[in-house]
Amino acid sequence: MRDAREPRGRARVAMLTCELDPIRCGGLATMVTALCRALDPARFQPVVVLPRSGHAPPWPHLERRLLPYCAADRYQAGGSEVWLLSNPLLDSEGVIYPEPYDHAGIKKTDEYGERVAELLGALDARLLHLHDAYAYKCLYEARRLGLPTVLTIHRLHEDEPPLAFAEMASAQLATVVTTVSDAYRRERDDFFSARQDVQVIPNGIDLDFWSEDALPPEPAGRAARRRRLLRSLELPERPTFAFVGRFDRDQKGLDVLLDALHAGLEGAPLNLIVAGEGDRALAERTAAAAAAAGDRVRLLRRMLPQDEVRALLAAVDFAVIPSRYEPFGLILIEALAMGAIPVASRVGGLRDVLAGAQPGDPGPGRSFEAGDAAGLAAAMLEMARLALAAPEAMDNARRAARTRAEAYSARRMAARYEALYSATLAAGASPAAGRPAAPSGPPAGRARAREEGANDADRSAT
Ligand code: NHF
Repeated sequence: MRDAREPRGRARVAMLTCELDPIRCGGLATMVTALCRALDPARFQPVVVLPRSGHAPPWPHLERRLLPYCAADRYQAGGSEVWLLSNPLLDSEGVIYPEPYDHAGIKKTDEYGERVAELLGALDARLLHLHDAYAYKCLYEARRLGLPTVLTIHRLHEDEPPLAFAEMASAQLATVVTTVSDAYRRERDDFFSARQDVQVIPNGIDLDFWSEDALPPEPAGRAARRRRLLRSLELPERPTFAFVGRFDRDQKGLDVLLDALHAGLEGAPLNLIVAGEGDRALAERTAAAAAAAGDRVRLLRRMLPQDEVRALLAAVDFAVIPSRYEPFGLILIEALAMGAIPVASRVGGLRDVLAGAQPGDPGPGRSFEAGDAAGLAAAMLEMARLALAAPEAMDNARRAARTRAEAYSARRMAARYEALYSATLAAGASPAAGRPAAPSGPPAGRARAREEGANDADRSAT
């Protein structure tokens, strides 16, 4: 519902992110893309600004501006306006997050935020929405211009100290801080308790895309899709689990799954498909496990595009999500929506989504303690046996799964951000902190942006 104090007209909201489909590394791209598409176009115009990162996306090109230190190309991507920034640091050959983070990564991050600061006048945004702290360097300028800012923490990066510092600074400077699950806010109270007013807005997905109905009609039903998949991978007819995600050492828990294969799953009546890419040692360990397990484990060593993830989740029986920590975990609602029953660790957003609506309700699927390979093996074995013994129970679980996913629609997520944007716009930038006094003249970059026909950012601040 519209806030009575909301400024009239469509508010331009700058989405500051390193990822937007098809410039993607993971869930951040999915979330930002879904949010931009689901915002009410009569009220909010998403204006996404991100480093080009070596991509040449397929959108119609509208204009190129040459700013003092970068080129800014403006595109129309469906209902979103997208600005891609490029210079040697921002256009790093298809690499979104250069390694090592404490050198190349933070250089790109700093460069991005500084160039965004320079572009603020031209963007004519009424509000900035930072997705993680990558654009943190623009926050001081935003404050000086009186632009309110929303910072959404999708994941904290204490493993990357320069970015962890940026997150701490951003949490102080942003007008509003949000994160993506209640459990994550509680788990990371060490960070979030610095602000008394952190809000939780769970992620959502496009449930029309993530739907069995969106797939080519299959008269013989889900079983036929599964048979086709197993034939193509030369796997036997057995209950089948899929892991889809980044191969990393600290978050996604692929190593826990590999340990589980030796912790009670030897000879178990199940198949496992592992799809993803990342850490080379983990990928090699997975390849070795696949070779050793012969007819039970397959490795698809690439990041699958969304339509392939959807097809996979619509064909397998179960999705394994063994994360050690997970602020939200979009793959869980994607799996639920596509009828892949989850076996997931009890952390972060996974815990929140799987928690029953009623006390004592175990929710659809099974959960286990994060990092507990034996617990994961036991849960997988139990589910595989259930699939063999009681296929009708699987049908019921799939229905419950879809119902659970429907609570996480992109539209519902967007409605909550819309309410937050409206309230933030109405309240103005950081009233508690006060605004720094405006300097007597505009800095050089901003003056230049004005000369190039940009709107006056000060005017758009209210
Ligand atoms: O789903 C989008 C994603 C989350 O848990 C995920 C993560 C990064 O780690 O909010 O951001």
